[in-house]
Amino acid sequence: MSRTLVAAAAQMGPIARSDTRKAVIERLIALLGEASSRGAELVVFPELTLTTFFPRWHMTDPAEIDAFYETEMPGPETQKLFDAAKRLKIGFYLGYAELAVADGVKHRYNTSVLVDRDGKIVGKYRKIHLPGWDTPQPDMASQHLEKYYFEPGNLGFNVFETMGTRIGMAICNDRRWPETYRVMALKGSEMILVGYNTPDDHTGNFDFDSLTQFHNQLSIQAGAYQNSNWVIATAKAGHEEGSNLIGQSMIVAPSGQIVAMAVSTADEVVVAKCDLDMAKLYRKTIFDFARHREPEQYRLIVETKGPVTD
Ligand code: ING
Repeated sequence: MSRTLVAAAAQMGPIARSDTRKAVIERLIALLGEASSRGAELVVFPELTLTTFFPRWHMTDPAEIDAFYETEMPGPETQKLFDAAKRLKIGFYLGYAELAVADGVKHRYNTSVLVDRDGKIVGKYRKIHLPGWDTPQPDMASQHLEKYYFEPGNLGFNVFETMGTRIGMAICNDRRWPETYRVMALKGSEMILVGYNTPDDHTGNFDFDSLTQFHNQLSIQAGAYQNSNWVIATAKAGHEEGSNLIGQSMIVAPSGQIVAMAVSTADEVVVAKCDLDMAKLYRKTIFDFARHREPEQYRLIVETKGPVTD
């Protein structure tokens, strides 16, 4: 009998700058309820899912900036989400902007937490790959200033034992970098959760930007297949404050197959029963690190000085 976990990607449509945390959390709880009614045990929400994607603007007023961050998790408003999930016995991944104070110094991270089915935070991750720029770029319709608003994550990529499996977390741009999946797979993950906010005009170069959806699928499917992991990837989507964010929230199997994908750019839940032993199958055949990537092969891969001629 295979081990299974019913997972859901709970895609969020646009969040306006004027939307209150209260209104957003009501939407998140509604998505949680729909996922539960369809048998979900784990729900993945998007990156920065409590507010609009504010790194698209250059703000300088500290109070205006701080309003987009959470100083505690759960806090007074997010506690309602935790309570609803605990009542429904559903675990979840939540992306948000974290304002942390260490030794009296403020640190700002693009963060996600993994909450188990009893409402307990069992894992935290802070985004490592921060795309875009740290200063406004001339002639860009939307800015992308995550390097201005966040520090690179200082927790690394970790894997958390929960819900009968081993789960890793990543955030948005991380999903484009092979090491994201590889590090967690080497630490034994069977499932990787990733929320994203992906505008379709990131570079302003049409030849590149017109491939945004293709690159989204390519990154996630390759990461899943080459590392024998299930990947649950969830978008904040839609036309949000003048920016078009792609949808395509999806659940990808260790085979690389997309088993479920959102068809809208609004609030939408997609669900799949994930066979966790499928990850083990790929790990024990094609991608058996121990058998196929002996230290000698690693040495040859990383140390060989080319070109090598016989
Ligand atoms: N957003 C985007 C992402 O990596 C981006 C940035 C968009 C990069 C399009 C490349 C192409 O999906 C975040 N928040 O990382």
